[in-house]
Amino acid sequence: MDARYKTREIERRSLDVDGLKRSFLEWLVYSVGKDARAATRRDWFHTVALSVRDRLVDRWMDTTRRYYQEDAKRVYYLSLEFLIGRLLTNSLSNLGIMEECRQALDRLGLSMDEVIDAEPDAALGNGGLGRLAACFLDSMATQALPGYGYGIRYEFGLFEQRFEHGWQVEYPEQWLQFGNPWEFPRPEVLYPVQFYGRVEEFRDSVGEKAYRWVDAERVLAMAYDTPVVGYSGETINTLRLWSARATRDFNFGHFNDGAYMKAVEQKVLSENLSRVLYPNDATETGKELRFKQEYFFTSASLQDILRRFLQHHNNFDDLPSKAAIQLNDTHPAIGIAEMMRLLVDQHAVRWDRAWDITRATFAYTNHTLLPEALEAWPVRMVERVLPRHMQIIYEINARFLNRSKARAAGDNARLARLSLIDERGDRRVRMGNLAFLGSHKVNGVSALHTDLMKQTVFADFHQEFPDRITNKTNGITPRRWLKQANPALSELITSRIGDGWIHDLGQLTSLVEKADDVVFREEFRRAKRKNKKRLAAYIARQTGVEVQVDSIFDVQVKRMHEYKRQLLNLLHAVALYNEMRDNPMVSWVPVTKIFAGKAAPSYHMAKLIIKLINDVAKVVNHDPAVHDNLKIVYLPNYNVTAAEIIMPAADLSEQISTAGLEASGTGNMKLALNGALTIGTLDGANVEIREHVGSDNIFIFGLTAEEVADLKAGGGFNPREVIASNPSLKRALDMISTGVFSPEDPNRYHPILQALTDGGDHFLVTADFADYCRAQEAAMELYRDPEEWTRKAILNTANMGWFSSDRTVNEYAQEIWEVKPVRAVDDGGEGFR
Ligand code: GL4
Repeated sequence: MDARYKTREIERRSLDVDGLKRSFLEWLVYSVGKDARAATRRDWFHTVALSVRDRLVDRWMDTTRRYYQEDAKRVYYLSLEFLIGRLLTNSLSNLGIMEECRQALDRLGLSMDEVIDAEPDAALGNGGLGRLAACFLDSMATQALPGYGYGIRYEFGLFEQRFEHGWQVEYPEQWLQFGNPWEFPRPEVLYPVQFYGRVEEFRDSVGEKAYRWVDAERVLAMAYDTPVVGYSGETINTLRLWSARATRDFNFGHFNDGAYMKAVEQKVLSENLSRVLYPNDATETGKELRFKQEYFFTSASLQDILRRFLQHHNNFDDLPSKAAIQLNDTHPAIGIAEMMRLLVDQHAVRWDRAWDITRATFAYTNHTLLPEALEAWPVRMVERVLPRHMQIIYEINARFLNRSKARAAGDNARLARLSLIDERGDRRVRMGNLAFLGSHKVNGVSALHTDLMKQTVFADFHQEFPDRITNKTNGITPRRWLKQANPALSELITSRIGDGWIHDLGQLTSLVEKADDVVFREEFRRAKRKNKKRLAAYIARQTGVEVQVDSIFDVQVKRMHEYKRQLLNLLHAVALYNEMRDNPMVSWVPVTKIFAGKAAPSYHMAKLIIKLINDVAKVVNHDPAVHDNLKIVYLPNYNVTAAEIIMPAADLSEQISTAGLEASGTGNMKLALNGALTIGTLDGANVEIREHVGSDNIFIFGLTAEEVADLKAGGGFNPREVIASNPSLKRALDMISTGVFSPEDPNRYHPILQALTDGGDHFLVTADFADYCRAQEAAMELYRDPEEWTRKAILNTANMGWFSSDRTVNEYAQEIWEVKPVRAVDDGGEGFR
């Protein structure tokens, strides 16, 4: 080997400070094309990212080779969203070279924090569903599970949120503007995906009826691969995202006609498929382009999965023992019909066999019960866009309903509910039913949510297939959400119990006894205070509001949605504001209410609530009568990067959804793990958080899911009566409705008041208000006793180990996917730590 090449090879892998420094300088000059004097922060970020990437490529290829050589069963996580956030700290931390990198930059006179801050936040998701997919990728790699993520490489991620006069305004999010150092374009990994056209019937070689899809439009899906570094760097998996490319051929016809501009227009139109993430969380848009995005990435992924499988196999019998395909919600559910099409039409597998293979390969996760989020595509659109799939769906349905008819014994209403087609009004394909029927396992994301699935949306299917529904309570990765986001607390924990918790979070239970150790409590408080200072500085930078570090940091960060009840929190703030003004002599516990979260651009009510929070904040924050004891801030543009600053600094975690409506929540887990006490309803995973942290260490209030259901069924709930009987609620609402917070437009908030009164208060804000205020008072009272508060905070951290996504992913691996870890053979200690 050429000697110079060899030195470079070693340099590329070297993990010490000198090696890193040399490699930074080389990358800066020869790849970024700048010298150190001219380099911007962004240049340095690219330089460092590319150098770090060098250090993981060998391990990445080893991992892929290992899976290939062992013909291991792989898991394919199909998700329209991967909310990954920044990757530099994540890669450095998982490779174990954070300190070395910091020092190498230091020797170049650079600040690591500034380099880290130059990385854009990859926001290829809306909220919890997308972030869960990212946590699962981290956990699969850490567990050495052969897991692949498949999704779309959106050119524009979730919009950037700014406030203009307190109103949310959306700006395009251009994360790829300056290039993405983490991805590897794979121009040779290209699959055709078809749309429109028609289906032709013909006789196959043995005279059987067969179908082909003709006259369709074609788009190409091109792969971009991003390495997913597991903790310790032993396993490096792949996230493969598809980008739409126009085919080359269809343009030439237009050129010959002289219609050059038209040809280029066509190219732009096809490539729009991967242009932008739809910004709706838990609501469907019903837009054709969205449906096409779903099919686009699903079809490309399945073609890729079958191609990989066929490298080792020549028939499909073993597909279920070599591939597990997980549908992240119904977004990729068209994959059931696509798999049938690929097997039956392209590979001549008999229908029954194809169906068995498909069902044994697929599994489906449901993430919400909200009716507005259950996908149901108009039959007329599906048959136009994907004519062959519509036929296949009819065929699946006919066979299923035939089988069920015997059992339904003339119960036509039941058959109508089981049908893949909703026949009421304009006919629609129920994607949830398709996903359920085409999967061997269907899971909910918390114990309560899974129970409710069995009782509500999938009650009939559950009767029909009683072993299919299973629970897999969500989790979060402790690498990003404790080790990286909260170095102060991480170091404290490691100093007492070692660092085994990073990959085995259950070890945190050793901290339980430390809750009674006064020195440990002091240090725990110090870590929290440090994080609160960091957040206070961030708040000042972002909003100009100065907050007291010693106040309760009362945090509600999540998508803006009526069912999440940011309004309940705000009404409490107004009531507290009134009390503080009424009783200036009382020594109030200072409170800082911190909100953050985006609203879907078309969700007017949610945007109006944002404006209301900002309007109330303006009045409260400038009122000298409250002596700075109450501050309200709304942080703009909540994203993963902001969450990493907020989670570690919270004292109180607001998880106050109307019971029965939040499937799980995962922010609740991040906050409790970082030592915040939860104030919450018995909803989603809050129920299990209470079981783990203990009911003395959490503030539970409000109606239970069962009580909510009874109240709604009884029909006797009258919000006006509730308001009339609660003076503090009435006063808060009157202030809002008379324009105290919006003197320039006193009627601005009438839609909100309307929804809470004549509208019937669908989300039971008024019904839960009194008990919520009681729980808030209990929290404030406890905060007066720092020792007792800290003791409970420690018990939260200590008991949250079960909520690691490592545990969740292992449950999926064992009970749904039946995949096993594929570990690297011992490399004699040459590899990463
Ligand atoms: C969600 C749920 O709303 C949320 O409770 C859950 O934690 C998350 C991950 O399972 O999935 N469903 C949809 S849709 N968006 C979500 O965030």
